[in-house]
Amino acid sequence: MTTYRSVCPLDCPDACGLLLEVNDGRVKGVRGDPEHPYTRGFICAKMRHYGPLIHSPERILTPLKRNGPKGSGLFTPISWEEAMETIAGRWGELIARYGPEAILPYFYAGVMGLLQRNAGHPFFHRLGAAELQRTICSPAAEAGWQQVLGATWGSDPETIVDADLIIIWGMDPAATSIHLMSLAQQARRKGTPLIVIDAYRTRTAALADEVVLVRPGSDAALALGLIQVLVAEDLVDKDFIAAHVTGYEELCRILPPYSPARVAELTGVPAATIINLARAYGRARAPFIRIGHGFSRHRQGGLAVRLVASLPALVGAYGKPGGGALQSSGSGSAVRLEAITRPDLRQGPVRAINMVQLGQVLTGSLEPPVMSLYVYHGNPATVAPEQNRVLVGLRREDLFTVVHERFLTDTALYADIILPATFAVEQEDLYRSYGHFYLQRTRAILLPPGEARSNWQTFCLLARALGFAEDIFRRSEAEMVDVLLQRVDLTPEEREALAAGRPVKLKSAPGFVTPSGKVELMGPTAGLPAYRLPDDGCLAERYPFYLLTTPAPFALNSNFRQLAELREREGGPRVLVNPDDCRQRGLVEGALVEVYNQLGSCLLQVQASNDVPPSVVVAPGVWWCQHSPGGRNINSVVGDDLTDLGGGSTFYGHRVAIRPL
Ligand SMILES: Nc1nc2c(c(=O)[nH]1)N[C@H]1C(S)=C(S)[C@@H](COP(=O)(O)OP(=O)(O)OC[C@H]3O[C@@H](n4cnc5c(=O)[nH]c(N)nc54)[C@H](O)[C@@H]3O)O[C@H]1N2
Ligand SMILES: Nc1nc2c(c(=O)[nH]1)N[C@H]1C(S)=C(S)[C@@H](COP(=O)(O)OP(=O)(O)OC[C@H]3O[C@@H](n4cnc5c(=O)[nH]c(N)nc54)[C@H](O)[C@@H]3O)O[C@H]1N2
Ligand SMILES: [Mo]
Repeated sequence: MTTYRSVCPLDCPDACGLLLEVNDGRVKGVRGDPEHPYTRGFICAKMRHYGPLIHSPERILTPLKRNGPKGSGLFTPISWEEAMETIAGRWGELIARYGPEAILPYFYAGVMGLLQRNAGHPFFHRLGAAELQRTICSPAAEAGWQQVLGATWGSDPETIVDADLIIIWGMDPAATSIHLMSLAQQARRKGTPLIVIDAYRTRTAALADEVVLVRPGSDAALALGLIQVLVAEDLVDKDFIAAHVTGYEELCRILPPYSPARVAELTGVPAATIINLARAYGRARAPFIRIGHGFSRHRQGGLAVRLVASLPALVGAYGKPGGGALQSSGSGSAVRLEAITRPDLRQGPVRAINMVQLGQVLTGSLEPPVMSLYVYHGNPATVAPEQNRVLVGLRREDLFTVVHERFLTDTALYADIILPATFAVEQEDLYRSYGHFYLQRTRAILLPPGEARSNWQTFCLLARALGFAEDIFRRSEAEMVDVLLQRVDLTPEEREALAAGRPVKLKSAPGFVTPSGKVELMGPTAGLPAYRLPDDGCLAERYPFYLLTTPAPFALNSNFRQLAELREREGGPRVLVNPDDCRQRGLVEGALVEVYNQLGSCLLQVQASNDVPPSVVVAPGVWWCQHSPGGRNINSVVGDDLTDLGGGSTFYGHRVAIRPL
């Protein structure tokens, strides 16, 4: 048995340091690295099943060619040579007829390593393909943060143990960020209160001192209410504001309508709770807010994040150890990605396509139409909104679809050509996290099974098939990681640690990285948009429930659903409904019901739950359509409306009705 250091490649803020026990070319055990300061020796239940996933008998081992109707799952093995010739040939024809912008890459975050995640950029720039706006996850939250804090990094989550008040807002870290949760628990044991602001009683809420339940999509109003009380009761830090904040007077001018009574009406949070929360926050020495993505995935999500990110500036918390706010670590700016993404290879301006609207894009009347989709480390048939439209698009006979995957996912079922992909342990990379500040290098520990190839290797092959002569397409993975590291500001000791596979902590720039060097409450454009109630009157009548489609503890987006054991632990596709709502609508515990709206429907099992307030329902996890009764999952009732900032997804901003079958 040999032990290797590695990093969890999944799209999770904890980006854990791992220790892998390997024997005979197989992963026999996975542990959290006790020497990784954030991982501290423990990992989630999902990653304890990493070995069985890597060595799953269901892995795709050779390139495959479609041999039946789209979606039928009938494929024939072919060689890499034939696959490359077929792709180059079809793309050549499409480019001659429609131009290269008829080709659309689609990817998101199957692998978070900086090299493998961004491996397609130089190739698609050189090809002149349409560019994907990568908006499915966090652009509203990021844009909201940037408007007030620019490129300032978030507060270090490791300092949360020094906070004297912790607010977890729109996040369920007991399920999605267990190391943050453990630090918050540590602080709690020292007497620091933990307050959760969510739209239902999550796993995290069960561990909190106080739970504030808001009406979904109303967090901007709650933040305005808190600010109103802070200002009215003189709980703001005037010295900090004078020295480090712009836009305070303008912000004060818009506050009068947001009295506790009015905000109580807008949010469903009692006025007394709003006042007490503001007082606790204003009186705390060093309050820490963890800003989750939850409340940003609504139509006014950007505004909400912007206001919540303003709170620490008003009380001076950004200046205090343990205080402040963390939306994303921001540490991405420490690694200059241009060495991989190579914007200089662009052949000219190309159209940008928002991935949230893939269904519209594939079925609408774009000019030129999208005629080919190249999917790599992404699974749109499962995770994208407007699922019915996405599937109609993927079924188009004239759409040439290539999917680079490890498993026969819902998306791979619709491919013309499937290319076999590797796991992170079979490739090299450099990892940084969006939830902490560590950088870590990984090496290939295992040989890929069959003919599987990494994203980087595959794009180098595609470049050769298309005759691209640029030097970058001949670089090895190790060379590419070296190029990236050359541009990171590190000491010789830190370089040595990285080379040995150990984590190194990145350092943020001092002060606020904004145009004025201060926190800009009014943002780059003067003024703040008005808060609007999210309710669409007529939709509310027809579809009485707010739908929350939150992450599941035993899956990471659509990953790990291959494993029956984890599917069973999760309990299958379910919808949590308040017991009173169940009674009123004749929904029986355990029964299959239809969840529907104007976009479509899916079948879920009812679970009555007092954790869910009336008029709200919760569907945990994105289940594979293949594992869902009726062949559709929750994204069949999630719309592709965009957020106010960043053009992001509105996964939690939709309404549904429910009827018994
Ligand atoms: N186990 C597991 N871990 C994961 C993932 C997973 O699928 N499974 N996904 C990973 C990914 S890709 C991401 S982006 C992160 C996600 O992490 P985040 O998006 O930061 O937060 P979540 O933990 O998903 O929690 C979102 C919370 O927001 C709440 N919420 C929804 N609407 C509102 C609202 O209007 N107001 C308020 N206050 N709360 C609201 C939901 O009820 C939910 O509890 O987690 C990552 N970690
Ligand atoms: N209803 C609803 N839908 C959601 C969400 C929600 O909260 N509710 N969350 C959204 C969020 S936050 C996100 S980030 C997106 C996630 O969207 P995606 O990133 O598209 O989803 P994943 O499920 O992570 O799928 C990644 C796929 O990449 C493959 N893969 C992994 N590593 C590699 C590799 O090295 N190379 C290649 N070629 N393939 C690889 C995996 O096998 C997997 O099938 O989903 C979104 N969808
Ligand atoms: Mo995400």
